[in-house]
Amino acid sequence: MASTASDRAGLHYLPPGSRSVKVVVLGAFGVGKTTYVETVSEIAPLQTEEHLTEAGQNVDHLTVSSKATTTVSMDFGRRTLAGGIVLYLFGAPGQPRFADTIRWLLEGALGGLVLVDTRHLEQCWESIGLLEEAGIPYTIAINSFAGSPAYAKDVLREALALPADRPLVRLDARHLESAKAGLIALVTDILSPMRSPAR
Ligand SMILES: Nc1nc2c(ncn2[C@@H]2O[C@H](COP(=O)(O)OP(=O)(O)OP(=O)(O)O)[C@@H](O)[C@H]2O)c(=O)[nH]1
Ligand SMILES: [Mg+2]
Repeated sequence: MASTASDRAGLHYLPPGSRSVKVVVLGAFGVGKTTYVETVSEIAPLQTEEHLTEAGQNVDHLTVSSKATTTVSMDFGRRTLAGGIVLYLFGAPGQPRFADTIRWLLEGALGGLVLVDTRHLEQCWESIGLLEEAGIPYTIAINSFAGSPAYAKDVLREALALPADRPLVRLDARHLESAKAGLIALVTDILSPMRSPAR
């Protein structure tokens, strides 16, 4: 039987009748999650930013230069893909005290995009751990910052102990054309015919 447009777009891998996909953008403090959701969203994103102050220094990271605010709940945006799939994008908070909020955000998500700054590779493990705990497939996106070491992909994979079937891309969260690479890799993986429906 000839494949339909929805088959070619991979829609038959979604729950019957569904054309929407919830994805979560995760990563450590200040790695560019809010910037990413704002860049790729086709609607004005919902943001929950609060000012970083010295009063929070016992519970929050305060140390990203040029950063005066931090996400205290989530970001929300939407992006429609070719084929009619609508991505609902949730940006996670990055402060370690919000792990339970992230677990809640992950409920019902079909995929996670983990932003990584190569200056602080180890800081992404908490996000990966939460995704693995929830059984949600993820894609790693190296976000480029001035002064970030430009490691080769195989070096990054080894350093992150990344399973061979997990996609890894490079992008700049501030620029749409570059940022889209993350969504494309994530959605291609989620909708892959090789992926078991049980995952
Ligand atoms: N050079 C560079 N700067 C970026 C990039 N993405 C974000 N930034 C900057 O990095 C800072 C952090 O951005 P946010 O998007 O607030 O980071 P976040 O991950 O949402 O931060 P939290 O929610 O506090 O964890 C901002 O000043 C951005 O302008 C990028 O791809 N490259
Ligand atoms: Mg944020």
